[in-house]
Amino acid sequence: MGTIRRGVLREDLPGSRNISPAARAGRTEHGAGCSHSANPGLDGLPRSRPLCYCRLMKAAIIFGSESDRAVMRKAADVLRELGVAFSAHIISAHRTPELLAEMVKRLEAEETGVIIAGAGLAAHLPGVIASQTLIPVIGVPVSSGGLSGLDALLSMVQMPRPVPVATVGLDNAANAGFLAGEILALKDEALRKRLEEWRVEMKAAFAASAEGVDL
Ligand code: RP5
Repeated sequence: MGTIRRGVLREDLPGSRNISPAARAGRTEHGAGCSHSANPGLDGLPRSRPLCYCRLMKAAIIFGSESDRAVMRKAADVLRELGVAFSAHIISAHRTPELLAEMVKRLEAEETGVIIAGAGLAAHLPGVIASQTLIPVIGVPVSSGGLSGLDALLSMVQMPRPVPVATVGLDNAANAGFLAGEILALKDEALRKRLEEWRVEMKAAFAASAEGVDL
């Protein structure tokens, strides 16, 4: 419980299950500056960069099943690190299609800037979402079932025009988080700077490794 700790969390649609007590309470968790608490950070990265979540455009993370949670958490971790407010929901395109349509309408009404959608097997979730909105949709194929995710990957990447799903690699929800950040950064200078910092830190870490490593 409590794995989505930051962002706008709610659980007011039946069947939309978030994973923290805050979600169940329908509470909005803001960051400081405007009073947000310390940034939890990603493992191995700075943990208390001051961020203001409230003024940023929002993202949404939707995934098809509880069994996708561990993979999709990686997208949430990146969004938190970038200071992007988000909501998270478990809604299935096959099992609860009506709820999904309702959620897409709601996210549009809330002017959500980007949707990350993850699913496995016959993974229609991102495509069905994309069919109902012009909000950019990033698909995360989850490797489950007998075909180890190839089924999900092809379902997402082979969308017919003009209904694209920007598909990341198998289980690579972290990259979905970064791509979502880049999309939102088109209208958010502070977010663009944070993404630039990420690249600088990443290059520095790789440069240090190039100097020599223990084997
Ligand atoms: C998909 O089917 C889900 O996204 C999940 O990856 C897969 C298996 O779902 P469960 O049977 O574990 O709920 O819809």
